[in-house]
Amino acid sequence: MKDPNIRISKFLSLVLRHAPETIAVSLDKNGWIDIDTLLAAAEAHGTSISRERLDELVYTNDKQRFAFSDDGRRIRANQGHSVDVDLELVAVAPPAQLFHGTATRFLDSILESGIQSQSRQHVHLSGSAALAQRVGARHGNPVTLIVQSAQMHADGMAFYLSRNGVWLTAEVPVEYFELPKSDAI
Ligand code: HQG
Repeated sequence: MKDPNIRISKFLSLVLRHAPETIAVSLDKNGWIDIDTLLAAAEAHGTSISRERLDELVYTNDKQRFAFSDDGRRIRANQGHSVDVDLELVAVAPPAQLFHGTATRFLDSILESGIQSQSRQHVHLSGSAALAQRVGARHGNPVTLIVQSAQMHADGMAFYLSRNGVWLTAEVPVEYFELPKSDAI
């Protein structure tokens, strides 16, 4: 991997979303870790990150994956966790429709059991079909499902908007999504 920022972003995603034990640290119940503790543990486990590079990465990250606490002493991932943390998300009303990008190879299973969060804490939904298509392409031949989010919300299901603009919900039952008409599968 050529770009060191991408390598470090992936490293931070691993530690701050999925496996802090990789570098023998833990996150607090809200997903935060002290920045000095994080950088010292990263260094001790072979990944040296200067404070300047961390600042640059947090502020310029393409998806704003990470955030500093208000006092500037701690850092956490904005979403995408598989470890059990409470991001203190506030439920908000979603737009009429949202989009979920997936791969065609998952469709049979999704049509059977709905869109599930799998290893993560929430199902991730995008505000635009184009963005969802890019998320789906990470897994293979992409297909974008249209989610009737306002209807779900009216039926009592909670939605959250992460600090970096990803819509989150617990699951999308089969009756609330459809394939785009143009998608020949
Ligand atoms: C699929 C990236 C079979 C689901 C993105 C997805 C996103 C099912 C995959 C964030 C299923 C899980 C999350 C079912 C869902 N049967 N497969 N019933 N229900 N699936 O990576 O949404 O770059 O955990 O469609 O931008 O792809 O990491 O979720 O294909 O925001 O910051 O199971 O990750 O952000 O895959 O991506 P993932 P995702 P970052």
